[in-house]
Amino acid sequence: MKEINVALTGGAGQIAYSLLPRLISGETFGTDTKVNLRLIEIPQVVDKLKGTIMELIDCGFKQTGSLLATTDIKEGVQDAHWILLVGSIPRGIVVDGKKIEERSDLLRINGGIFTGQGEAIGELAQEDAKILVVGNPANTNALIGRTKSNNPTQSWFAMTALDANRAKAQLAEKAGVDIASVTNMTIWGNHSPTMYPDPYNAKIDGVSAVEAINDLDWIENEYLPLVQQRGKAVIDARGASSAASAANAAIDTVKAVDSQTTEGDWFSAAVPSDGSYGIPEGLIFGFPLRTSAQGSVEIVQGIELNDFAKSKIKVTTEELLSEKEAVKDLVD
Ligand code: NAX
Repeated sequence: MKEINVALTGGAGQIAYSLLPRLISGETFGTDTKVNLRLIEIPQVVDKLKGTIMELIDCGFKQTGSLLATTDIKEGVQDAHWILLVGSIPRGIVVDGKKIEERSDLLRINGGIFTGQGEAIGELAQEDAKILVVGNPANTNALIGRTKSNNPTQSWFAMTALDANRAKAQLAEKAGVDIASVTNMTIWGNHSPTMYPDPYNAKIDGVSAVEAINDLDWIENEYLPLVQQRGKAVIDARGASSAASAANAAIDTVKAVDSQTTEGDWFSAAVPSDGSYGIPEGLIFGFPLRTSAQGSVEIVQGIELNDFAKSKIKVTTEELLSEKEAVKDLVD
């Protein structure tokens, strides 16, 4: 069997609980690959991970390698091939007697966490390590982590696959087709309510989704808010944020990065901009991506953006620039 080292922060959280069994079952990295899992948590909850590890053992998957729980990020990411940064400090938590409500405070607190994690990854993880940031604010956390890692051979991603799956599902429902009919979905920009899920370039059975649905008023006035606010709708209904679907999206992203993309299709994740589509270089921005036969992940070029798309992309770009400004001492 091949072997892979996978590190994950936030191992005691709700997304991790859905994610972990699927990481070591053969589903994500293949049935021929043994997965050594390192779970990283804060000291207050690391003991809980012992219970999680007992359950992972009890799953009895043949692909399960060594299982480790640690509070030490350096121990966790040493020689890691894939690193899933799921842990972060949520809005509403009390830190040093202050309730964290403002996005700028959230950015700063998580910025501190992603500084140390980025440094450890750059120094100790594999030279071709792939890093997926799930913890919010995901794009800017990835920007900080990547900057601090100072290791250009490693690849950083922030997760927008959950938004893409939600965006596809809503189109499928409206068109009355199976979700497999919906392809070429892009989430442009930030994983936040300013994201732009692109219905013009998404396809339903090979035709532009806008053309297939033929209801511009729904597309421009109902569809976008539906996707942008879906996370909040789940919280309102479930009393907790998306977990199973977020875990599923993380697995979709790992698999999309690790395998050649189907001819003609693409997938969604945020990556450092190379200036494509006029997005400032270095910003971690949601783009349409393809993985080549050689395994490199490239931004799909030549996609047409109409004035509606450009106005939406401008808003999400400005939000990401203002997030960058809020942590500028960490990313300059
Ligand atoms: P939970 O609060 O259930 O779990 C987070 C875990 O992270 C906790 O166990 C906490 O102790 C741990 N943690 C905090 N700081 C850490 C550190 N420095 N090192 C290691 N572990 C640390 O949250 P959960 O529902 O699992 O969500 C995790 C993150 O995903 C949140 O930031 C959430 O906002 C974000 N999401 C991102 C999504 C995306 O599409 N990018 C969608 C789902 C989700 O909302």
